[in-house]
Amino acid sequence: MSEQERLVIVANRTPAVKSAGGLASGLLDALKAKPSLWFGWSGELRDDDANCVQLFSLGRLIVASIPLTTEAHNRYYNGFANGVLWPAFHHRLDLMSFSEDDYAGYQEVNQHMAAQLRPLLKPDDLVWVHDYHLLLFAQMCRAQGISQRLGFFLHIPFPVPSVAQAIPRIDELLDAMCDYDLLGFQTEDDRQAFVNTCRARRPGKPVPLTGVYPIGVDPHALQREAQVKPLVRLWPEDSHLQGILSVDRLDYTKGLPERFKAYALLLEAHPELHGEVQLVQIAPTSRTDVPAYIELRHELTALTGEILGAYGKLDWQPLVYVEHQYDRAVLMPLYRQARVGLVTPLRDGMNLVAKEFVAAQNPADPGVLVLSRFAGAASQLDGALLVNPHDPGEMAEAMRQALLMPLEERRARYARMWDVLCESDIEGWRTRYLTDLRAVQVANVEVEPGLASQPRTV
Ligand code: ADQ
Repeated sequence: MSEQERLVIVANRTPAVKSAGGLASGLLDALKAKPSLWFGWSGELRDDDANCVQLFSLGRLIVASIPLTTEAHNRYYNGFANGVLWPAFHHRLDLMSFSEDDYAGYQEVNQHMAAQLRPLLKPDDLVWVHDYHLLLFAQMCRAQGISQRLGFFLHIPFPVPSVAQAIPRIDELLDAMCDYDLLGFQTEDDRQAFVNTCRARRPGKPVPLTGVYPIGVDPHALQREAQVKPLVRLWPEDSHLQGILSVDRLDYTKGLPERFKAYALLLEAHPELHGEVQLVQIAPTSRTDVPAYIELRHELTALTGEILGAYGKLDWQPLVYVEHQYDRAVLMPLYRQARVGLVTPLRDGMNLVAKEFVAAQNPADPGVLVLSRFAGAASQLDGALLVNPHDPGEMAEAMRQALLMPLEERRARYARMWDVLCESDIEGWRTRYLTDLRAVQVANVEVEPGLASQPRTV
C-alpha cells in the first residue's frame, strides 16, 4: 500500500451528513479514519446547473456529490437501473421494461459521473465502484484516460446465463463490466453466473479477475445497540405473546405477499397459536414512482386487511404492518425482543437484515432466524431454518418450528451463526476486497483521441 494511496468510493448515492444504514454505515467508520473520497449523486434533482460538485468532510473522508437533472435521473435510475437491471438480476424478467431512451440515459449518467470524477482523482487512488447503477462506469473512465485501478462490487445477485441473455444490451454491459480490474460478488453462485455468462456471450475473450466477498456487519457494535433499553416494547417478557419480526424495504424481491400468505396458512392450520403470536412487518416504501412498487403496496395492504379481518380479535392483532421508517436505534432492540426473525426474499444479494437480527439476539435466550434459501446470507448462516419462499406450507411449518424450538437448540444455532458473523464481518469484507484490488496490475489504458492521458489532481 503506497503512502499516498487514497480510497475512492463511487456509488449511486453519497452518504448524508447524518448517515445510517446499509453500505454507508458499513464503510463510513473506516473511511472517516483515513484519507478517502466518496463520489456519487447527492440525491438532489436540479434542472439548472447539474455540473456543480458539492463537497463536505466527515473526518478524513471527503464527500463529493453531484446533482442530476430530473430527466437524467428518470432514464438512468427509474428507467434502466430499476426498470431493467434490478428486476432482471433478481430473475424477474416479467417486470423488466426496456426502452432505448432509458438505456441512453444510463450511458449518459455513467459517462457524466466518470467525467465529473476525473478532475478529483489523484494518481495513487484506488477506486472502488458499487452496484448495478454503474456497470458502464469503468468503460467510461478508461475512455477518458482514467488509469487508476478500478474495482467493482455487485451488491445484488448476478443472473444465470439463460436469464442474463434476455437482458437487452447484455453484451455491451458485459464488455463494460470486463473493463473493471476486479469484480466482487456476494456468493460463489453469483460469481459463477457472471463467469458463465461471459463465456457464453464473449467466447474467446478473457474474463477479468473475479472474487467472492460476502458483505458483513459489525456484530459487536450491533449487539451493543440491541441491548439499549427499547424505545418501543412490543412483546414484554411477562407477556405470552411471541413476536415474529420482518424488516424490509418494500420491494417485490423481498417476498412480502408470499410471507403474508404463509402466515395466514399458519393461523389457519394452527388455531392454538391464535392470541399467542404476532407478525410485525416493517416495510418503508422505496422507488415509489415505479409501477411494480405501487402494485405491490396495494397487494400488501389488501392481504393485511384479509388477515386482520379473518383472524383479528378485539384483544389480539395477529399482524402489524407499518410503512414508517425506523432507524437502527429502534430496530436493534426490537430484533432482540422477537422470538422469530422472518427473512424470506425471493432472491437477495446478501440480506443484511438477517445478519442484523442474529447480531441483536440475547445469547442466553436467542430468537430463531427463518431464512430464504435464495438470500445470499443462506450460503453462510447455516444455523437458520432455511425455507423456500415460494412454498407457503414449508414457510408456515418453519415458523411453527421456530416458535416451539427448545432453548438448547436455539442457543446452538445462534452460536454457529454468531461465529460466522464475527469471522466474516464488515471490516474483513472491506480489507479482503481492497487487498485483492491493490494486488491487481494496473490496467493498460487505451485513451480516446483528444482526451488527456494523465488524471488531473485537485
Ligand atoms: P437492500 O436490498 O436494501 O440492499 P438489505 O441488505 O436487507 O437490503 O438491507 C440493507 C440495509 O438497509 C440494512 O442495514 C438494513 O437494516 C436496512 N433496512 C432494510 N430494511 C429496513 C427498514 N424497513 N427500516 C430500516 N432499515 C432497513 C442491497 C442488496 C442486499 C445486500 C445489501 C448490502 O439488495 O442483498 O445485502 O445491498 O450489500
